[in-house]
Amino acid sequence: MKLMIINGPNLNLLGKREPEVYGNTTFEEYFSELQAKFPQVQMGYFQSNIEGELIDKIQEVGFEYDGIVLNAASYTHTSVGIGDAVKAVDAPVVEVHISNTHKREDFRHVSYISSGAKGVILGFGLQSYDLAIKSFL
Ligand code: CA2
Repeated sequence: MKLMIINGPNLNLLGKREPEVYGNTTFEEYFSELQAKFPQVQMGYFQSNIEGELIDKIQEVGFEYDGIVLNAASYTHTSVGIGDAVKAVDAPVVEVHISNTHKREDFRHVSYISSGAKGVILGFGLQSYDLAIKSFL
């Protein structure tokens, strides 16, 4: 089983800024934990702050991997392009969010990803990613 985790803008700051919202673990630390927890999964990780790079990565892995775990971060609420890429590829995409976006500002209640996603997991902190990976097993 080959899964790719794709994180969008500012998620490189996890564990370094706003710990009250996003916790104090960096994604690199958490990714090592995930690899240890799911040794049967060949897992990749990609982060970018650039919309086009996220689309390129979805296209690159979307015809080869068994699934994508995608946190498009703020692009979730704005990007028709990422939403279209999710719909265009063969690999099922599980949309994840660390925070419960429905408890936050109204603009975060809209997702351009959800309509193309296999499912959506949000509000469980970093555990949202664990749950998304489990959904593929
Ligand atoms: O809850 C999530 O996972 C979000 O996708 C995170 C995005 C936000 O725009 C979405 O509405 C919900 C923001 C990611 C920013 O990450 C930071 C991490 C540490 C410090 C500052 C930002």
